[in-house]
Amino acid sequence: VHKRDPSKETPTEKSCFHYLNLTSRSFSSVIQELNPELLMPVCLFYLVLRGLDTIEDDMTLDLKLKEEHLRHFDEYMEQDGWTFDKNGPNEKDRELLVHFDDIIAELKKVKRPYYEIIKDITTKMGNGMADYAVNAEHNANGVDTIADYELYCHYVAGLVGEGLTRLFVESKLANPQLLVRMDLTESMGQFLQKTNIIRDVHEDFLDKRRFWPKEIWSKYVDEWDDMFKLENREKAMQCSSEMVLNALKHADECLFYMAGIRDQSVFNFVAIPQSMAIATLELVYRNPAIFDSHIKITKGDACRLMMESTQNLRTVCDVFRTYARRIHKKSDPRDPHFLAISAQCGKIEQFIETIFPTQ
Ligand code: PS7
Ligand code: MN
Ligand code: MN
Ligand code: MN
Ligand code: MN
Ligand code: MN
Repeated sequence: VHKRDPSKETPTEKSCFHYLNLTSRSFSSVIQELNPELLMPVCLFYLVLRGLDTIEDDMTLDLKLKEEHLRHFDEYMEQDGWTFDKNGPNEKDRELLVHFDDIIAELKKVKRPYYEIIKDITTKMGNGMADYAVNAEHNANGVDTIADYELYCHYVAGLVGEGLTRLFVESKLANPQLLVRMDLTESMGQFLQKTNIIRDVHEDFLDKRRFWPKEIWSKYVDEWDDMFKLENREKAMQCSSEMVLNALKHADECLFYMAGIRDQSVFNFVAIPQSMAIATLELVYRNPAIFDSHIKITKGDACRLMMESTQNLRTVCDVFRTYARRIHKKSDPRDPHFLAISAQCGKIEQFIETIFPTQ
């Protein structure tokens, strides 16, 4: 059931939904089914951040100009009529930035407290992305330590979680206690972003970008390029296991966070991406295909996960348990992370057992 009423929509509102559909595969439908109070604020929040990410991802844009745009995007979002140069950016989502004036027009109508949250997160994310884009050039195109890796994930996903949680609490659709447990919110973002970074390793390599931290991969190969050579496949598998283990540590906190959501439409909105993420982690785990192609869970699995994630916390816990068990089963005793992965999967199952004891 869509919460929208297209007969009452202004042309710029229609335009926003057009760019939402154009730029998002997974978020578009769940956003449009959100509680009417948050539907437009979250849609605009998404479009503003998608605009930022389009600039961040454009590897043909001059670095000085990229830094400038990322650091000033929070000002652009307030300027009537601002649009991106017709010649750029060179990214699939460029249309959104070419017609950004429509998003700006709708942002003006958002309730003050919601608007302030969107603006605050845009300022912080833009500056964080700029720091990393500039640093990458001086740092063999990538992230150094695990702490740097987690800070990057904070800027591009933890902050999204912070903004969304503030919107949920402001609109009284989530337990205000979530605001004093920002570590749970952070885990929600870290879990999604780390899974994205593991899965996209080959795509990012082709773009000459690297988000896997050197602190981890240097234990397996001497040069980042070696990770993609056929003769190093077993080393690459062990490295990816360490990356999966690092992501998996957020899973139980994600379930804990979701227990704090009061509204069904908000629950669906936060649960669907998390279920897709744990299924994707299972898919990438010990899967050599990540080093030469772009892999995705099947349409059928995505469809089933949608249904299983739009009921209640118990059904989402069932999804997490199923995939934790599959990851555990896939483990190879010869993998150096065999024991740690087994322990982490066990911890997720135990956590679920404390919320929903069997019999
Ligand atoms: C405002 C719904 C629910 C507490 C565009 C949803 C890139 C994984 O890395 O382009 O460029 O390949 O595939 C979404 C926490 C953010 C984190 C973030 C905004 C969940 C711009 C999603 C989405 C917090 C920064 C995938 C983080 O994009 O990635 C709204 C709670 C955007 C959420 C980026 C990544 C999203 C992502 P990449 P993608
Ligand atoms: Mn992107
Ligand atoms: Mn990006
Ligand atoms: Mn326009
Ligand atoms: Mn990615
Ligand atoms: Mn991507």
